[in-house]
Amino acid sequence: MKSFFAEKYKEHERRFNMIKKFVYGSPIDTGAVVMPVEQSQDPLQYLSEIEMNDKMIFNYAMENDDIVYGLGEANGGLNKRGAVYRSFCTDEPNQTEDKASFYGAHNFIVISGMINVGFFIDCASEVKFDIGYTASGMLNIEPSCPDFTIYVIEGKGAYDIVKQFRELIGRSYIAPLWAFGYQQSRWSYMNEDEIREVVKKHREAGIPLDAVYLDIDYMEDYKDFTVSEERFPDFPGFVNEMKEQGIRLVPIIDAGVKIEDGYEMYEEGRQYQLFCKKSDGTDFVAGVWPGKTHFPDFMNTGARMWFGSKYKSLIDSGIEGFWNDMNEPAMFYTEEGIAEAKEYVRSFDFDTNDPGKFFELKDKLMGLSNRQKDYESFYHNMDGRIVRHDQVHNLYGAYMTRAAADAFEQIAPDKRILLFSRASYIGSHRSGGIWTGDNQSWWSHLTMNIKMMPSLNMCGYIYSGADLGGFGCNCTRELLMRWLGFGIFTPLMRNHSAIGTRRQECYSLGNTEDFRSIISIRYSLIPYLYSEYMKACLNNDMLFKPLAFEYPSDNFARTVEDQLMVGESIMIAPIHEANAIGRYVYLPEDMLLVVFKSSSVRRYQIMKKGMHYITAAVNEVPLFIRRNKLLPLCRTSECTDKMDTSMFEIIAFTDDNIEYTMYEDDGISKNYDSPENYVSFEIKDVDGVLGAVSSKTIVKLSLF
Ligand code: MIG
Repeated sequence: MKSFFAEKYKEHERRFNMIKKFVYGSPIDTGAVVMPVEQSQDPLQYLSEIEMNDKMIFNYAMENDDIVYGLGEANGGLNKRGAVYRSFCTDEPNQTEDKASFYGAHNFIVISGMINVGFFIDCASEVKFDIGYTASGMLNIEPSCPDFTIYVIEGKGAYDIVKQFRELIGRSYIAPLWAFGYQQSRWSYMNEDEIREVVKKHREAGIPLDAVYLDIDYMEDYKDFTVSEERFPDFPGFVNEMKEQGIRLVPIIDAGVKIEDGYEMYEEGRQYQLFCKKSDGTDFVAGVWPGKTHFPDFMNTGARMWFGSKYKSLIDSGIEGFWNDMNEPAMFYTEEGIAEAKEYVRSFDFDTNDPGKFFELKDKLMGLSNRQKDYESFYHNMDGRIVRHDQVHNLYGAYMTRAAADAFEQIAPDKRILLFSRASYIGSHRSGGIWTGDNQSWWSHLTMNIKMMPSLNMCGYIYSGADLGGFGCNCTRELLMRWLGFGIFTPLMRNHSAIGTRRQECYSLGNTEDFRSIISIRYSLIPYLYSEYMKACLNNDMLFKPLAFEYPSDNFARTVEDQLMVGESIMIAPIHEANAIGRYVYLPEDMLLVVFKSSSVRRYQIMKKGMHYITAAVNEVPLFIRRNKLLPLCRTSECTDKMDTSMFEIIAFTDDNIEYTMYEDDGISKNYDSPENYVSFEIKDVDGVLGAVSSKTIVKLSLF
């Protein structure tokens, strides 16, 4: 035993010696890193540095077949080569292929090939990554300011480097079990009755459901921490009524605070100097949903404590989860921006006959939102240090998430509260999850969702997911079905859509039977998914892995981007094309194909390593079980409160004794380390016949 620990310790030591820290200028502590690492005295290896106008540019010469992983919530595929990424939290609802910035800023990349090395650029402001765009073999990293820290991580391979990085940044946020249920959202549920209707229609159709979201319309005039009395006359009573049906309500919280005399948040924030300020000392004003708003100074400890404490009234009403929105922060307009635009309009002369002038004008008007100039015009008081916003832009949303998470520790220390944010910076993965913001009902965004999940996991975001069915544009029945066919594997499984788009609740898109079947599969998978999710969080591991992380020496597996390993037992190959009857799948080893038509109706086929075409109708979900691994399934239920984990059906593809350790707890308290949380399933050769032994009852054993 003693030597076992000694070995472990040596292993740990060895690994941490492989993380080196290089400090440039005097960086702001972003809070991303929790593991102490001494500043390295060695020269910076791997990267060549050039200083230009007070800025540093780092170059790395890539080999032809190097893969570059990482960047979390970013455009493109799993391999980030061939594009420029600008790490700058941006409200980008139009996520076309050319967009360089999304809502999160996750500056961690891993280069994987003959040499394996990871870089984390810990920098509170913008960082640009040119990954083989300007020159195909050249990786180029450009922080926008002279103050930042670079961590260089060496390891046996990409997976090993990711795990070291995750230890460096600390344990990921852990969501409650109910947040693994199916969740329905739409921007435009106006009142109690509309929500009752949503729940009723799911229950009537037998479509499982655990939560309904409250978008901005639950508030009174978009004022944070208010609830419209007109539309929710007895809010605590309504929250309770829903809970009795196994439904949690999840309200949205926006970053901006409405300017309105007499409104508590406004009055207090102004009185105690808790808002971001302009250089003349007045509170900065931007136009967002409530009209004119102030932005809480989340970079200030007092402001964070103040804002965080406000969640209490909703928690006291019975609320158990929140989503934080608009915290890049998103700005529609400022007075200064409008004034400049007006000037353009005024001076535009129709008679000049210069179309160029027209396009200038158009750009001016189109560029009113989220202007760089506005981000450069207000300041934070970081506990005494005054910092211009653009210098810490990427931390704003992360610190809003932190404000909420820290407050929850005070308000409900023993309970897990669901929390996820739109904007994020590495470090906020310890406070909450993220959703990936405003995607569209496009097939390409389903593809992007699939490819992004492992990248998010690399950066610590395990409780995450995209708006299933797509937020903007009109969704079709087929797209929603296929998207759910992938969404049943993502921890956050939420159907969300924008006001004005085609209704996208399952019951709004024709016959409900198929939706009921597909979502019921999720509910029988929850014990496995939750178990693998918890193990990923507790061990700084990933839930979604690229094939290459499990089969590093398989050259073909290295290039596969739309198949993922989900936990230790399964591989998925979602269908993400319109009008498809199936797809090609690459199997890096022999596997068992299971095609689910519903949680209990399935077909099986043992398949050999190699390329295959598999068929799966729109209402079917294929998955693959790895050799000598097992998949436990429970009976499906209408919500997680009614989940029954006393009996399991086990599917396994085995020719040997195998074991699976399932993590299971009460799903709501924080007693993660109890040995009782681990239940093991064993399949053993008993007198030449494979049988099962377990501390849990197994109803049925399907061995292949
Ligand atoms: O400007 O609250 O990403 O999920 O439905 C849009 C309304 C504001 C953006 C979020 C979206 C949410 C919407 N919000």
